[in-house]
Amino acid sequence: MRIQNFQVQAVSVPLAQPHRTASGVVAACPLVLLTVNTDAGIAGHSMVFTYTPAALGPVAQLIRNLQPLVVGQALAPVAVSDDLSARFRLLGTQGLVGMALAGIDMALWDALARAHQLPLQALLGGAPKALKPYGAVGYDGELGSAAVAEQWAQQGFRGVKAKIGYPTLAEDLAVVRAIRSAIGSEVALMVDYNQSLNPTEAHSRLQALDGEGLTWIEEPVLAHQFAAFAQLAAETHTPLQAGENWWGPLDFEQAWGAGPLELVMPDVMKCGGVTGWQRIAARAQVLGTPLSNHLWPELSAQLLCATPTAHWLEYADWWNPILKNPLRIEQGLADVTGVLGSGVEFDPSAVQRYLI
Ligand code: SMN
Ligand code: MG
Repeated sequence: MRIQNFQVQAVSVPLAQPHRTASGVVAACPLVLLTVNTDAGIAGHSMVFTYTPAALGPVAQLIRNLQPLVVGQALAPVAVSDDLSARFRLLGTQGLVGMALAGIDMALWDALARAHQLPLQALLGGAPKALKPYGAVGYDGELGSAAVAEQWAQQGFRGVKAKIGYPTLAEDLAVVRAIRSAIGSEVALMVDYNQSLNPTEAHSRLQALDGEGLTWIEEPVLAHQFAAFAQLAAETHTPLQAGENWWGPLDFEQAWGAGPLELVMPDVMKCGGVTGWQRIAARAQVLGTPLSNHLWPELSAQLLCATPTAHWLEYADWWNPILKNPLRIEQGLADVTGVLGSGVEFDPSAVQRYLI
């Protein structure tokens, strides 16, 4: 089976509610949609999230420009990924290039699983698992955050993650406590600083949050401040979480090298697609590091079923409007059954509606 051509579309999917973080607001999701067709009539699909509309056209064009490099190649995602990475040694495989390469990788794995008529987790040798999704709470102050967290808990979600990093520690604490009193003690509460603190400020805030029974504290400092992160992790009783901004297995390796990581959460796009994820998951297994995902709930649920140290599933319904079969949640658990490939397939009429 050989790669025949690409179909690339760019959409902007508005969010029902803008998602605020300490480092910016997401009001709409700019997505590049990729379909890779093979000469056997099997197609694979993937999405690339460019965060800002300014990167949407460039990433779509980059993926189109990569088409001649892979057309005619065998449907062998690992071989294609390694070949493409080698071709970009001089430019580098981070940033927009990394996103484009990961989009291709995700689509090829989807096509391969579909060709074998399998869900991706089965192709990777995994098996369905009871994955616990958690819901997102934006940077919405005490009342707003508590109200959203309560809604997730009422829907049966067993965890919520709130954006913090308010101007003062007192506000962070007030938000955490308001959420805790809204969700009770049984629902897990995580918090996410989105890289908004310097190491000194992070030290004092994390010490103050340590008694709040948090399941994790995410990205307190810049994602690539590996040494500061390791030191904070050693000082803080609450586990620290990171990974969504690490570009591929080598960034994870450097983070692991700076100090034992308590938790990791790769983003399947930034970490190098399914191929990158598999390499990180293998390392997490060796080191015993619990691994959660960042976004991509459909694809990540499949991958977590093949990840030995699978931990929480980050749930987000932001891209549901363009998906044929968004991830289903039943009684607080993700339903990974009945899926073909990675589970990503586009609803053509919705795509037309949001086309850029
Ligand atoms: C996040 C996700 C998507 C956009 C902005 C921020 C985030 C998370 O850090 O952990 O979900
Ligand atoms: Mg985060």
